[in-house]
Amino acid sequence: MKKSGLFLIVIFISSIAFSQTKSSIAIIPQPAKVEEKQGHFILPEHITIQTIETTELKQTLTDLQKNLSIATGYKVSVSDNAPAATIKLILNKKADTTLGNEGYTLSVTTENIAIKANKPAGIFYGVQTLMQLFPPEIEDSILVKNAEWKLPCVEITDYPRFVWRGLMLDVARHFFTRQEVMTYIDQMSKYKFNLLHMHLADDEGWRVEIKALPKLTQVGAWSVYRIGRFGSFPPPAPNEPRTYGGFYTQDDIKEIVQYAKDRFINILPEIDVPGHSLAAIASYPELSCSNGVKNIGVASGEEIKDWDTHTALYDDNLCPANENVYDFLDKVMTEIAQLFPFEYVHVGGDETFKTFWKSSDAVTALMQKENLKTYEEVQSYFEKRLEKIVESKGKKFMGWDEILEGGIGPNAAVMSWRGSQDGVVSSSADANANGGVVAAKMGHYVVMSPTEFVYLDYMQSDRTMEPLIYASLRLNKVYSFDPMPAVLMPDQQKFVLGAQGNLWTEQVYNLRQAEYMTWPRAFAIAEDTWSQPANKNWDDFIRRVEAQFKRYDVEEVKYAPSMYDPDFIPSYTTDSTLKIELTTEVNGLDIHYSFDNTYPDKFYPTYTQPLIVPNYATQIKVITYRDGKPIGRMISMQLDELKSRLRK
Ligand code: TNX
Repeated sequence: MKKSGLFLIVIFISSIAFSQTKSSIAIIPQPAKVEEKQGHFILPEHITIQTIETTELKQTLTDLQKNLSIATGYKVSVSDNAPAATIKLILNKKADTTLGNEGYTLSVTTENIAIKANKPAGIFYGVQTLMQLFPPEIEDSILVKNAEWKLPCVEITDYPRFVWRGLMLDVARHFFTRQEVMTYIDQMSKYKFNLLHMHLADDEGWRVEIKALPKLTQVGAWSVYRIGRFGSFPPPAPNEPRTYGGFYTQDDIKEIVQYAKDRFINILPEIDVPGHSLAAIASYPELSCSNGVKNIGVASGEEIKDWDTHTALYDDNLCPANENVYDFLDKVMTEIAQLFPFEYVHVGGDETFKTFWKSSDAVTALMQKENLKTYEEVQSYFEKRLEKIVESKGKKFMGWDEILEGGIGPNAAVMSWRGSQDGVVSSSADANANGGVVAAKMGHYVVMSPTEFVYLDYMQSDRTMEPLIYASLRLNKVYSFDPMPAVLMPDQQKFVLGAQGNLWTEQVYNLRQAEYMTWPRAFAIAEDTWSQPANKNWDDFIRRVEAQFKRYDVEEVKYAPSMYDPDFIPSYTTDSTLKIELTTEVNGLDIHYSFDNTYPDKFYPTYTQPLIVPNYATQIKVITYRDGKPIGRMISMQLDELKSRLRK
């Protein structure tokens, strides 16, 4: 081959590589198939959207009209005249089988935009993808002057991997208003999540109005205001005002449910029983076996359990041996079933420390009568009765994986939070291995939400940089999550509905922090649950995360920049000198550091290999840069802190 031919091939190949790495298309979750084409579509000043005759898409149309007009200042109208429309939304007359119920195709040509789907949900998801093709300024809430509203031409075919793509928001530990929940729903819906699990009752609050049981919200929704480190507060004095908290009226719930439905999101309600029930017991002390031991009231972040010994310091369990408890649950479930149209009701079941059951004569009598050998079997007895109640209201029963422990009803579904996703199951009775794997093997439907991959309450960066909580979970670990355990056989895999991230809010005091904890890790969960595994790529994901950050900057949604913070890996050399290895989860960053207590910048040394700590240094400060610009946060790490980690 002549040299010039080789030269042309090199240019051709490198231009393909260039166009791939520099693509302006940055969609999360990554679609099943994206074909970038030549040319651009320029948004005309008068945009027409083809009408789509279904009430399910009314809100989608309204939002699309609004989103295309505010920042652009353009006129957007809805038209019957399909050929002339700028944006065509088309429900397929004959179903396209690859697309299923939630898939879509999106075609952007120089002439127009077309989204096609079998079902309204697919059109909605196509619209979400379309919005991500626009420059970030489209998200602005005011007119943006001098912007160029152009999109790359592209052909996209897209559909989800799993039907259950969820996030859980714990509104019990800290209350989030109806409006805040709606804001959270808005954010989720852009990334094709279709389920919001609301954790509505816990020791710290009962958050949903039950008309037949008014004390649940008159008493159960209110605690004493405490700010600081949850779990470490002193118990409130008897006369301290209980004014902190709140609840959703039934009208609020109806509004939230409808708001979510308009964005193709189901709401899964959770009433966590028989443990985690202090708010209910504070309202109706007779529901516990010990009549509310000293009735301490709704928890306000004081210590109520000893986690080392699994002992309850106060009784937060409903009494399984008390018939009034089942009447209570019947009343609760009657109203919950009416309020929430979703097919499942989640009944909790986690962390039921049996301390007070063990000293209860009523429970002992129940065990004799029902021939129950263990306290796990007592919980199982309770769960099976509750399952019947839930089913009598026309709903399916779901609980945390503890419900497996003493035997499980035939139709119960499991939300698995404990154990390893690698599916190492030492025995089928070992729910701790992975409740999800065990349950799917037994033929129960499961949703995967393992702590090690999707616990959004965990810290995202070094523990010195985040509000202190039980454990850490970095973005790259979330991104490495596969909801389908490798150990499951094909006929067992069908029981895995999907996965969800859980945002527990012990240390999350407000919506800004809820956003910070959620994003970008929920971008990864969106991709873990929606995208095909073969389409996942960490470096490309980071490129797309950064594109979303730009949108969030415009929208003023908070997100964590923790992915730019390095990890510190301390060790000792053979002569007992402290050595520090620094790693970053994002590739291509420079780490600059100092040991002299001054703030490093790019003129300071760049990290290239593990650092031997100078003799009398007391701290290391580090900051990451990219392309000569600071990108990470300034971290001051005390060397004593690193040494103490080595002692542990
Ligand atoms: C365990 S996950 C809990 C929650 C806590 C969470 C903190 C589960 C079913 N129970 O009550 O908030 O850990 O990470």
